Amino acid sequence: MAEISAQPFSFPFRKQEIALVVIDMQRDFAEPGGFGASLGNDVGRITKIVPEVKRLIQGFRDAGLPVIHTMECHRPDLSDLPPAKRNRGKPSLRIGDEGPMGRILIAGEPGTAILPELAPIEGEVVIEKPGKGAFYATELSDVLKEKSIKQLVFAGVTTEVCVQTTMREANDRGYECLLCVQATESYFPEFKEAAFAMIRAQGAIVGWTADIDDILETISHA
Ligand code: TIU
Repeated sequence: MAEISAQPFSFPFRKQEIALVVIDMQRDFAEPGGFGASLGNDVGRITKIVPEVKRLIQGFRDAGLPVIHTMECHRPDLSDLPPAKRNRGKPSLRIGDEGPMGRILIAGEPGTAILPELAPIEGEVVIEKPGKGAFYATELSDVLKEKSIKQLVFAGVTTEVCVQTTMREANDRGYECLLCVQATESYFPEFKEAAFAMIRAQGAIVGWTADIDDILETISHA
């Protein structure tokens, strides 16, 4: 059986059952004037990983393996935005407010779009999600069942928020989860490292982590 060199031990690769899930590579998290910046974060950290995320996506496309994209966003009438999420903290702009790239984290607004370099191509599924996890209140489970997917490789942002939440949701649903180290980023370097450590501790309690070149090497032979 093919394997991907990973931590804490090799990931058992099954080409008929694997997909890449790219979490929330949206302008709102990566560009000034968006949601991430409104929370006081250095969004420049996010743009640095774009070439690696692009390389990983291209590897999956070249191998004929599915790529799924997610977007954190809400309906224009905010009916899927609980006050507990909207009113958290003291951001300079709240979700739904008008910002320089349109309304913050609202479906269809320019700032909510996926970064153009990483845009989905025809045939790729895009999941719009109102939560941090991609399974909550979305069709993701149905999409994965329909494609007989049982293994998920994760990329995207932020490592310890939407990526880790989704990995934990997926792990509990029985998916084998592998996080690509170079294709994820956090606004807090120490949180990224802590997330990697938490995920792979205790014999891969949440999942595996692997380097991008090891993932691309294995899938290129798929
Ligand atoms: N996509 C995602 O991670 N949403 C966040 O709000 N992340 C933060 O780190 N704030």
